[in-house]
Amino acid sequence: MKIIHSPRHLGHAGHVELTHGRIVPAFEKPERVAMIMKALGERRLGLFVEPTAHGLDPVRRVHDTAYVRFLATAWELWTASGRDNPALPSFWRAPGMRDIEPDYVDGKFGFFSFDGGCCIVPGTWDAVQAGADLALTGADLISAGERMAFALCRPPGHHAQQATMGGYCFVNNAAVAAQGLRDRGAARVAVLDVDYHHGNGTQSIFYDRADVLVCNIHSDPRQAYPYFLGYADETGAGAGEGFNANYPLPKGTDYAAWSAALEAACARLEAYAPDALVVSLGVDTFKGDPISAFQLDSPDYLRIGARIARLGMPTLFVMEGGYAVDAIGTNVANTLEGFLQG
Ligand code: OKP
Ligand code: ZN
Repeated sequence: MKIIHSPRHLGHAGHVELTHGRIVPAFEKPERVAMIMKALGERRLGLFVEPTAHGLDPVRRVHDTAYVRFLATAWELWTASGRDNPALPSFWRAPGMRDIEPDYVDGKFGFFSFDGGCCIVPGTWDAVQAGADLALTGADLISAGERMAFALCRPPGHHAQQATMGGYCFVNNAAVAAQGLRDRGAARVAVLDVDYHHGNGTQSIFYDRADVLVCNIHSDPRQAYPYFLGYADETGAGAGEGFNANYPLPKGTDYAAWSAALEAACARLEAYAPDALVVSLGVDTFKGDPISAFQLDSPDYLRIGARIARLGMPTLFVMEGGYAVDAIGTNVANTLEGFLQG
């Protein structure tokens, strides 16, 4: 297995988030990648490789041009307005308001975001671009015939929609990879999102398409972030009707109930029979996660990996969430080892 990584994620550091009504250091921090690299290296689970540059055209295949322009210039706009501290949005439009990109930076930050979870610092855009390159390099490997690959993306991506950042996510790495696989000749691609939080971005990007099946297992939006998407009755629209599947679960869900949802998702995936599978791998389903509320334990990730392997699909794992830094390496390594042995 190739583990695609880049030190460029380190530029996205020192950022904050708006949580519990306070500005606090972000739970999503660089140490996450260090701990994953350490565990994968110690257990000799794969070969570490750096990505090749793919540019922004493949990012614009799933994100609006104006949004990508905003991300590329956000820090510059922010500092030009006289601030030198980490940038956060604080204004959002509600339904009924105008859908016009404002000129002033504060308006742009709100226009292109849906929460206060996406802080921008000087190195953010470079880290985000590196993440897209990791995902696309993974798509290259799978297209070239590899059985599996792991794109160690950071920051995560699955909350990023066509033109909005949110929940630590700027570019939707899994969606970029899925579209990349389509563009390299796969007729059908599936995304399986096992992060604790619903992947609203991935769902939204592919919602009206039949060529990408999106399956999400996550905490019920009635109780958990992102709150406004992820219900079971969201099954796709237009040509995409029937090609989105949500499995919302209550807070406190343990492996027995979680794995039943995985079984149901696997049945959908098998029926769809895609040419390639992208797994949005969040390990914030872990019982010790500081911002989540499922009860999975470290050995459970071995079984998750093995079950996904049993699908028999060329599989690209893309890193999403997981904030219990002490356990994140073990949990990711267990998933990948379970797949390798499955
Ligand atoms: C990103 B990913 C809880 C605040 C929640 C947003 C969570 C983003 C998770 N106090 N903030 O899906 O792991
Ligand atoms: Zn998450």
